[in-house]
Amino acid sequence: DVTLPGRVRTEGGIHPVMRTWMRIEEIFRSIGFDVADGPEIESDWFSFTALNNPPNHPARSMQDTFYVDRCDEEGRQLPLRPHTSPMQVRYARTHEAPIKIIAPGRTYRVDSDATHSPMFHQMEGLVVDKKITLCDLQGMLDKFVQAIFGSEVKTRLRPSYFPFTEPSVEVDVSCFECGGKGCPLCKHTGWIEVLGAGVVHRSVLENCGIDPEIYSGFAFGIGLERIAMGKYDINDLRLFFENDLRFLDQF
Ligand code: 2NL
Repeated sequence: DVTLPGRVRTEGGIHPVMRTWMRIEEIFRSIGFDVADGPEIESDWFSFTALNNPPNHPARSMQDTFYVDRCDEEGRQLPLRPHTSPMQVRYARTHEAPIKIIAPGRTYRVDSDATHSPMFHQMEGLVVDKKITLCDLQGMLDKFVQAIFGSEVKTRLRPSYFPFTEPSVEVDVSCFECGGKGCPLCKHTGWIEVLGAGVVHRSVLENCGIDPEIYSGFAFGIGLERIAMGKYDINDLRLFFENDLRFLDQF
């Protein structure tokens, strides 16, 4: 019957977390960053020890980190990487400084609610050269947030703590929805937290095979779901992983 409506063939689309990943990777590639890769099942050393986590730190516990049944040489179970830092440590140990890389990928932590998923995505960055300072980090961050959120946004650094950086900072951007006046997206503060960063701790540089007397560096970690939630105004992280076509169709 030539008068029947045709059969609709729906097209697949790119997942919002993947779109965010591709956009951010493109920004960093355009300013000369290399992209590191590495395993999701990691060793205890690359996941924690190299990053200055003390032996009995709670992050290593089974309440915070997933372990698989496979064991390392000492008979310890292997963790699923809780951050993308191990890829950067692996890269740094096999490449000469200067280093300028990003490390995007899946990460795993024992956590599950509207803002935490047991599997999520991070993109970390590492820059090592002679005379790198917190100022270099701040200048690069300004350019980066303007590239993704618009040329009018501003950044703000707040003091924080991570075992692998000293000093450590949390980075806010002025709200790209209301311009900083206050709205539901920024919970009426005018600012939105987008990433954590800092100057690489000298012990971490040593574990990366880099002489801290000659080189210094900065590092940062971006939660890709968090960025996608802000950019696409999504209020529940679980929507990303339910594969409901009514949600996915909108991208
Ligand atoms: C956050 C914080 C951060 C890093 C990640 C890093 C990696 C190496 C050495 C030193 Cl190899 N640091 N990564 C540093 C500061 C913060 O992430 O809140 N991410 C979502």
